[in-house]
Amino acid sequence: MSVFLLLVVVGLCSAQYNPNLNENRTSIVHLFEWRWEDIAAECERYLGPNGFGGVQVSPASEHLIMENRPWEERYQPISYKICTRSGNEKQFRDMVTRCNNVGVYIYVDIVMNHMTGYGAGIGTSSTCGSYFNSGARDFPGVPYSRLDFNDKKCRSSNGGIDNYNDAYQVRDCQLLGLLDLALEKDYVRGKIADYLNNLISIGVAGFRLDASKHMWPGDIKAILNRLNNLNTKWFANETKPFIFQEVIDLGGEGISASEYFGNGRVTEFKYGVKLGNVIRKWNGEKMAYLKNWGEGWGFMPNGKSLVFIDNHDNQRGHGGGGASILTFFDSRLYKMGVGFMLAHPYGFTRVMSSYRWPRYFVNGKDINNWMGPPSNADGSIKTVTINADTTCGNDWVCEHRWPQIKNMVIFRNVVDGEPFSNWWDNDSNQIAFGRGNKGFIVFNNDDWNMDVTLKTGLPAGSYCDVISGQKEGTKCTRKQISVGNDGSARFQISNTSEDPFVAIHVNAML
Ligand code: AAO
Repeated sequence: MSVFLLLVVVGLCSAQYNPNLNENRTSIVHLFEWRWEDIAAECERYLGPNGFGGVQVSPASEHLIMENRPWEERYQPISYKICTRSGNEKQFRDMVTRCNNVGVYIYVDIVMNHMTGYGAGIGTSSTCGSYFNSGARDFPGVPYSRLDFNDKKCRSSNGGIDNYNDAYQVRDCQLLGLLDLALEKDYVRGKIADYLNNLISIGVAGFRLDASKHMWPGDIKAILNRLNNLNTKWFANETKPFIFQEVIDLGGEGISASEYFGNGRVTEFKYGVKLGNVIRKWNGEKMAYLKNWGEGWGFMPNGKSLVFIDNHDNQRGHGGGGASILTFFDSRLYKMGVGFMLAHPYGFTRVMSSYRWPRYFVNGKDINNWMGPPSNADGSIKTVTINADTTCGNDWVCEHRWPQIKNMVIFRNVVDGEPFSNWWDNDSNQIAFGRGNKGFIVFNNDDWNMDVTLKTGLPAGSYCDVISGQKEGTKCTRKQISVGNDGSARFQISNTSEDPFVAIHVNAML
């Protein structure tokens, strides 16, 4: 009995760190700015069958309609009606049901730090037509009034954040001029909790908490304490929503990511910045240094982190990051980065899925980075079309459908729970490591060919490399690797290969 109680208590306390994924699934994908209808279809036709665990969706609450429809408008809430550029509430509900039914869960991006910007104006230019008056702090769609904002509390010269070392400013003043909600108020907490509980009742599995650095951890906690358990139609009794908080902590500021560990996981922004430097071979970095990747590199504890190569901000120069961030624009290096992330045991992994926009640099800044998703003349988002070769059309990049990335999502599922093992490096940019006796990966990021025989830890046999090709039926479409009785195998990787890495796992044994 006491053991049972202990398990229940441990389960309750730790559940918000647990993504609640379906069995044998280990990653989520951010389908940035996709329509709810397209996400539902993608769950059924691609994500479910290919082992993806879930989808982070763009904010679901009613938002401002801005001129030229930039993507940023999604981060300027007008009310908590589920009514956005991605679709209406009926379409949202249908998406959640259809995705859940194929074992792919939905994680909603929650904007609860603020409403729209102070300069948004007066009117009904919002996705559900709700009236607002930003100057008067009037949002009848919630409703919120002047009393619900932090204007009086903020102590900075201009109402904004001019010093990131001052935790009070960061949390009580306006981030980017966005009207800062008074989250210590019971009324405001109640309105936000009602919105999240509505999403929970519809069947979502968890939340990304936008701009968490700009909210007091205790206020977040108080809101989380009001949340219901997940819908038992799809989740076990007493399952708490998965929580991951967006906190950009690259070090050297007044607020540290660790302040948020009590609430759930936290985005580890150092991950993409540092791996980008290593794979680009900047600052004297080399892949051999990745031997102690993870906590050994000063990252947050494994069980607290959510990791990614790029996100919707830093792939376009917003948010934390900088030039080292790898994106689909550098596809060759990007595939190596995502491949490394998905093979390595550290962190809970999120794959990015983007749309293409015409980057145009002026003085080092991309002046087109505001551009919203592919859209029709009336401003509606274009549907994600699927080409005969399984790639996406209409300027949707669909990195998650790149075969190398999709196959590494499966690799991670296959090696789940296996230890980091059999590390090898050449003291430069050729490295290899395994995951117990289930999988093995080899990279050649040097400027010369690689030809080595390595101990893989895998059972003897023929394996299909899931990077150059994949196993289809009983056949391998490209490179094969033969593992001998002693577990070792020869790897030859040309430095000029489009994908200078090889990955094998026990489910791709021939
Ligand atoms: C838009 C306009 C604004 C306008 C506003 C209101 O761009 O000019 O004032 O509307 O009318 C998104 C867009 C914003 C947009 C907003 C609302 O990115 O441009 O504003 O929608 O439409 C900070 C926050 C972080 C935030 C990030 C963008 O801490 O939470 O800024 N990300 C989330 C979302 C994001 C969204 C919002 C929040 C708002 O993911 O999409 O904004 O809902 C430092 C700090 C970081 C800080 C960055 C950027 O980072 O540490 O906390 O992020 O600065 O201000 C090095 C440093 C690194 C530093 C970085 C700066 O890398 O090491 O620490 O440089 O680049």
